[in-house]
Amino acid sequence: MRAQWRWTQRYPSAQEIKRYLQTAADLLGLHPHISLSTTVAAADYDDEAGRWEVRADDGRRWTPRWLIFATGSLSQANAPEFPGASGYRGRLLHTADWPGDADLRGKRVGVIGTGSSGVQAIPALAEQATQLTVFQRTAGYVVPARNHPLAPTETDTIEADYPTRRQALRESYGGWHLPPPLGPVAEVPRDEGLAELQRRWAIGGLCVQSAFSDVMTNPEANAVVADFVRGKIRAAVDDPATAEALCPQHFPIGAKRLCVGTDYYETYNRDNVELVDLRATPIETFTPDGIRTSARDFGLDAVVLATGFDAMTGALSRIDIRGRGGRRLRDAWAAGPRTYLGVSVAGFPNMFVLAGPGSPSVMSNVVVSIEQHVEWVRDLLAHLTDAGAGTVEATAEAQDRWVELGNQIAAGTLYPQADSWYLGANVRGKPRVFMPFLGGVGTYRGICDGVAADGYKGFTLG
Ligand code: NA7
Repeated sequence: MRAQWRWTQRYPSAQEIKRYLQTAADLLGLHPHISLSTTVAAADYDDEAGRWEVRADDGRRWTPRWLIFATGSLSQANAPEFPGASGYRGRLLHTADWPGDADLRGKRVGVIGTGSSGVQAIPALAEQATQLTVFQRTAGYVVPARNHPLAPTETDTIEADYPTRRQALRESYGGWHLPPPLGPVAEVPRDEGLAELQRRWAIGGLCVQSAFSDVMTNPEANAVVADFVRGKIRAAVDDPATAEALCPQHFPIGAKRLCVGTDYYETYNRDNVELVDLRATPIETFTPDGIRTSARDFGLDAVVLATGFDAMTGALSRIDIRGRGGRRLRDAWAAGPRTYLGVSVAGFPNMFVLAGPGSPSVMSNVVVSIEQHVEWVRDLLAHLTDAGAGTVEATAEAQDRWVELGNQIAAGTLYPQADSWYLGANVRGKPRVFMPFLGGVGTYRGICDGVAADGYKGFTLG
């Protein structure tokens, strides 16, 4: 694949990523193995046959021995119900379900939500719309993407030591190539720390968050980085009141996924862009012509919901999955997801979840984490075949220990201090449990490899 493909940008567009996936599927001959436009409605484990029965919503069914859910952690849109929305006569769109024909040129557009999706959509929509109104509930921390075309010299440098770079990713904390932290904030002279933050701001991307080794464990280190970003916001936004409203105040930087944007703050200097602070003037209702807040009516031809995802469990919870003895996954996870190694669930034999809750997943470069899971599950299936085993299942004890370890690690960090989707806090009624594993990609890989080397300790083979 590397011989056939060169990325053109630091952050490739959706179209380029789609072309890459298409090329990979062509080259690897995957098409005959993929059933597109297929919605799986249910999966039942048959104890006696030791097989799953998988049913699509159109009645088709399959009976595999092994069932792997690669349903994604950010694939189920979260679309809150706003009063009056059904009577709204304009166009209602969601960033997670963007139609190809969404031409908003010359329209009055409203955006609800200022997480990563909103941050990326807002500057682009501001270019098209006659008037763009951004409805912000919580200001986020946005760092510059510094996206740019990749020069052949850059890609050549990457190619030259590709295997070494790949191995370094596998052993790293986040699965990214980031400059190493300077050390704990207390050991870094203030001027040096600020210069480092400045250097990282110029590089762009997530590296701003890891300037010090204790940003996610020490409130003082976190405050230094958060203050630095607030300073950048105030410098970028002309109107002081708008700048203040855009300054995040309610949670530690990084405790919600850091947003990466291009000209995000500068967009608020445009004459056709207005920020509405929903904490000061909440949305009361949609009207047939737009949105009414506690302060006034906004006439809108289109409203874009950038309201995120029912993350990590949303896709799985919409499939009626029943394991041993007919036990539903929804019930097993009623108080939050419980897994062993983030890949297997006690009571659900021969079932695997890729990059799901309990694994580094969304706390990492997810592609690196997905690859690791795919390879680990592949090796496990080969081991089962060699051992003549027909079933594999996590033990309840191993699962309890894994959940406990994950909770302990999360409790030692600042992550639980934000109402994030990592915690399920963005979806009404969802249990508040920190879902991803925070131990780091390299450490996690080591644990998984150790489990395999130990004859798949914590699993029962039948
Ligand atoms: P996020 O990060 O969950 O952001 C959703 C945004 O929508 C966030 O600003 C929310 O405000 C806002 N929101 C959600 N519900 C409402 C209601 N009812 N009213 C007003 N505002 C609301 O989703 P994204 O799609 O941007 O990004 C998800 C991940 O994809 C991202 O982290 C990257 O990893 C890739 P809130 O903060 O809850 O007050």
